Amino acid sequence: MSTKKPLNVAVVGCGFMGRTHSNAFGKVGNFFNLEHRPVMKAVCARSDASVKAFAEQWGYESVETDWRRLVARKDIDLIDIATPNDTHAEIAIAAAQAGKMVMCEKPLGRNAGESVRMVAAVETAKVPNMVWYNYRRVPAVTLAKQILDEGKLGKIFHYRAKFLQDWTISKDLPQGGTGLWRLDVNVAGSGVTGDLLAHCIDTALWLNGGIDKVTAMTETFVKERMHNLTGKVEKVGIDDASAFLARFANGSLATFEATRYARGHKALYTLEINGEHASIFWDLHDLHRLQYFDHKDEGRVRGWRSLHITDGDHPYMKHWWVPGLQIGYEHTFIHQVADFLQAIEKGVPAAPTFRDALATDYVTDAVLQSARSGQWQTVQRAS
Ligand code: SOE
Repeated sequence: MSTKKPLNVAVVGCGFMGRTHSNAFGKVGNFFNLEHRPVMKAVCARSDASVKAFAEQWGYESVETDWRRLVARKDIDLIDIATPNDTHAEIAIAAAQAGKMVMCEKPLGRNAGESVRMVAAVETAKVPNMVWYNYRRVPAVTLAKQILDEGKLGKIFHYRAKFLQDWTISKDLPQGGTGLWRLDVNVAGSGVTGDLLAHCIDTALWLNGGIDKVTAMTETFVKERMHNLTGKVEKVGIDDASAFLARFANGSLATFEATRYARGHKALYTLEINGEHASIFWDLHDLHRLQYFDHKDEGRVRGWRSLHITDGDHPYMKHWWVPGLQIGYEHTFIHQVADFLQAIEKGVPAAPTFRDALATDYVTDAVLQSARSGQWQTVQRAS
């Protein structure tokens, strides 16, 4: 008999993100000693056949095909949104108004305007809320945050981030519909700026503080694609590539780049920070390592250290196997649920909150605006 408090979870969406979130809710209780145990109460998606198959596969107790019915259910504590971006605001606002806790896949809204309304809804309802910027919870990235907060790098001069993919190069790839909604601007809001740079920006704001201003360029390499929903060739409205320069409030200079046209790269997210005393570098393809250079080391043995982040004193790692054995991508989502549940237990916000994610949307909006105007753009602050 479990003494844990049940927390009834409902996930909306059963695509790629529905799977990562469901996996996290299902496994977190096995590895983290928490007061609550998530109960996989319901999953919701428009197609009856796929939602039933998903519920069977992942062990959900019930299904819904209309998220409004789900939000109205009294037996649901937490609504988790894993749907395409154009539905985030409507579902999150209704869930908050119904008094549910809300977790939402990134980016929060399609633009800051939508996100402002989402922040207002969760703050008015005073419901716990969080956005799935999962890369913060790669143990090596969390360690980078600890090292920075301890001041080991000293004054920060440079922040450099890239997120490179190559899956949309073919001009024959259609836009829209299941799996390809990320290419449809009406659904996604933007292209790589909101999808990939948003990850880089969230991590950067967390590690290095606020961004004051940006100057950007974007490009849409394939201008027209067949639309899966209309069957017609339509203009492509998303940015295929996006790069910007930024000035942080702490005086450091930054470069950010994201593209889906870097042949050979599938999900190469890298970040590097250079400070007065030390530098750090991290690469998603080698996610369990943190590269660290400390100028205070004795000259003869000074060099880049490749830290293997698998020991019990590394962030999150005592919950997993034994030192030396690695974890991976899916664990970042499990960590996120663990941190959310621990925050509920302590009655504190779980970061990134909706308001934290709004800060990222203000940067992505400024990037897109600067790319249109060709001018430096001041970034609005979320708090
Ligand atoms: C796009 O291909 C994508 O799946 C993003 O939507 C995710 O947020 C990113 O983590 C991996 O790439």
